[in-house]
Amino acid sequence: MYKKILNNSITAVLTGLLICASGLFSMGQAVTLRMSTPASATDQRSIALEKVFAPAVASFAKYEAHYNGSLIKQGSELEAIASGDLEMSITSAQELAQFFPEFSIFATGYVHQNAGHQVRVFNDSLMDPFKAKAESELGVKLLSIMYLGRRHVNLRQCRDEVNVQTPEDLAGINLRMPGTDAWQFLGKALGANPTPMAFTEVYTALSTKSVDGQDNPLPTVVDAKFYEVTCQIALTAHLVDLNYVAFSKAVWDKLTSDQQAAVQKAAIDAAESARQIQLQKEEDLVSFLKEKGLEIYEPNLAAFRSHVQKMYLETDASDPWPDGVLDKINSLGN
Ligand code: KDO
Repeated sequence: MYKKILNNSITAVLTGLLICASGLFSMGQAVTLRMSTPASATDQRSIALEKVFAPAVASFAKYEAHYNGSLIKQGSELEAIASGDLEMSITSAQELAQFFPEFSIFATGYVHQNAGHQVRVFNDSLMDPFKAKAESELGVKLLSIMYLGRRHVNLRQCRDEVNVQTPEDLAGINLRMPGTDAWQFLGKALGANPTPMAFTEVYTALSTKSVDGQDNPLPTVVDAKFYEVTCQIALTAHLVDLNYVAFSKAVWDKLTSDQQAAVQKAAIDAAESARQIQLQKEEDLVSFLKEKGLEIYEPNLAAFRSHVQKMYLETDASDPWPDGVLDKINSLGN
């Protein structure tokens, strides 16, 4: 009899605990969503998450952003989400390719054609197995796709010293690229000598001449003030770059279905808002950068495109790509 009462009490306590845990966020106890990125607070993706994402989830979640890699260093965010030390990040296909090499297809030069193409690819069923793998094997949900912009080659040297027309002109140039295999391969495919380095160290490396250049879209060149320490931009447009809004699956599973829908919509809306501003900035910033004294010009794009594509297709870099995915991506282009 005594044993039965004890058992019943334990069951009641456990049931109570379970109810509390599942209803945690619905009962007004806000979950904290720590978001870590190497980007600055003034980057358009950061601003959109603050202005669009955060208020849309504020009734049940407290959004807490950490910029400039101050919480988690660039490239370690996915591991941090997987281990429960972080709830959100703005991640890249190159970082996902560290875990799942097939993601390198989205990090390949001259594959995505523009911002709209990226969105069509992300929303197409071709992405389903990629998203499912990140979710089930890493505990990371990819909620939406953010447009970073067209990456160009930005050098310290002026054009009279290095005139970039073809990949051969980048021979021996120490081009800073982020530190993963997919990025380093892209640097080589451009004809340069890629140097791995965290984003937050690039300004100093350029100013102390420890690298010759870096590659990033124009809005990033302005936001990070790289124009202060460089002389030219060759508009190679070698990568229409993207980032994913990455979210902890463990946290997602604790949300109610209404809350999940709100998080999902907020991530899509934030990405769309940032995309429109980033596109406009790409247009507007050419004249700003020229006023700052930078030489901005278009190299021989056909030469870059064919060199880069050849490098991917003729080496083992394309081995992890699932059959048919490149054709499908191409078919979703303009
Ligand atoms: C960079 O390190 O060059 C890069 O542009 C790579 C992107 O994937 C992304 O991590 C970005 O940095 C940061 O968000 C800073 O803008």
